[in-house]
Amino acid sequence: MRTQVAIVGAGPSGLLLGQLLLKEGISNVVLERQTAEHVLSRIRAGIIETGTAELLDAAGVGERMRRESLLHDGIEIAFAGARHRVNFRDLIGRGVVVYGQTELTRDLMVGREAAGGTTVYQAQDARLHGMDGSHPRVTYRQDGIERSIDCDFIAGCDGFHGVSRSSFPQSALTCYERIYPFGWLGIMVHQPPVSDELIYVNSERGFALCSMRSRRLSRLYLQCSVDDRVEDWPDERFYDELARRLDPAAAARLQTGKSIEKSIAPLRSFVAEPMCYGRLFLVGDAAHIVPPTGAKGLNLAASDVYYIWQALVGHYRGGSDTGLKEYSRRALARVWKAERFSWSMTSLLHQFPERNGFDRRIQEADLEYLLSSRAALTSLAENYVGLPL
Ligand code: RFL
Ligand code: PHB
Repeated sequence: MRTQVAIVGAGPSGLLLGQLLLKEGISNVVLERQTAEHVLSRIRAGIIETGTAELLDAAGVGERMRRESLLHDGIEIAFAGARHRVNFRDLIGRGVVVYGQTELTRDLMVGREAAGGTTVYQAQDARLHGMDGSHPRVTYRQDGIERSIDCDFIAGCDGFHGVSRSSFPQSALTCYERIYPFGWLGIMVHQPPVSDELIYVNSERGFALCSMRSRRLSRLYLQCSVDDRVEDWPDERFYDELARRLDPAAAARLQTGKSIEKSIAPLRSFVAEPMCYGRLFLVGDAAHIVPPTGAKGLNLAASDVYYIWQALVGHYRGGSDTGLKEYSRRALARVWKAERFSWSMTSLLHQFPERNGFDRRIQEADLEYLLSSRAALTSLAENYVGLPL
């Protein structure tokens, strides 16, 4: 098989890039290790920046999102028994879109099928060859048969555990990492949200987050120990602990119901530099991970897609390789700002087991300053709603 761009991974990065390239008449094949059902069973992001939403529109898959999503003009931060609203609309004139990654991925899959794009699911043992030359190739196995794709470029959109980043020669990559000493335990439940907007909670018992997917579907998170297992947290224990971390008014509105999904995610910050090697370009979680506290992972994946899409259009339509040469530098400039913001939100809102009394007082002072300063709130709003591309 021959195509212009081989895309490894059918998560949001791979599918969005594939769709934008198809719109420009640039051929591509998406290779995915899992089945489509498995990809859709992973519950992840819920907050979409306006820039990401506009990119979905540009890809021609934004219609259902525009119809079914919720628009939020702010968030609430709960601290010391009180809730404080951060009014994004008032501070910077923009808000965010609440729409689940699962639904967005489904829209991208439907769009790709309608556009006649080729996606190979259950592609086993993908291997990348010849990225440092002008004829890269991806090999994989399907139904026990070895297959090969010749291409001009490879987009590594295969997430943190994918094959693309590990295909770089070790000496060509520098990795920066921070592992946090806690995880997030999340549940999905068919119950109305506790509040109209998301509540981020700093409590002495640990962080909590009341999020949502719609007016009838809640997504709730608790900071938990890295050693905890899902089995340790029956629904009753989850709700009991969440109620203790919330302020009394929010706790009174918490409706309990049988969870339909429960999972634990470790928290990590990670960046691999540079994001390209020859004709291989890393996109999204393949190159960087943020802790979910700033709601940035999916949105960073989308901004990488924007830069590489523009670069490939420049190459095929404009005859210029400047965008390709500049891709890593441009993407990383935005990545590090989102890394900084996600790290600072995580530091501000969680309990760190190793911190002492001094550190805790500094965290309280940080929160009190944030909530009393329009300048500090504007900075939070700018970063949360999304920095410019
Ligand atoms: P993905 O989604 O991991 O997709 C990668 C795909 O590549 C496939 N793959 C392979 N395919 C072929 N061959 C191989 N060798 C392969 N190896 C892997 C995988 O099966 C998979 O289908 O990466 P992508 O596309 O870069 O997308 C990134 C986002 O998924 C991620 O950043 C977000 O989910 C992060 N995130 C959030 N981001 C936000 O912007 N807003 C949020 O509110 C938000 N909340 C979250 C989150 C992530 C969370 N978890 C579980 C880590 C909340 C949570 C709890
Ligand atoms: C979610 O709804 O899953 C969600 C929302 C905001 C975050 C993280 C996760 O910061």
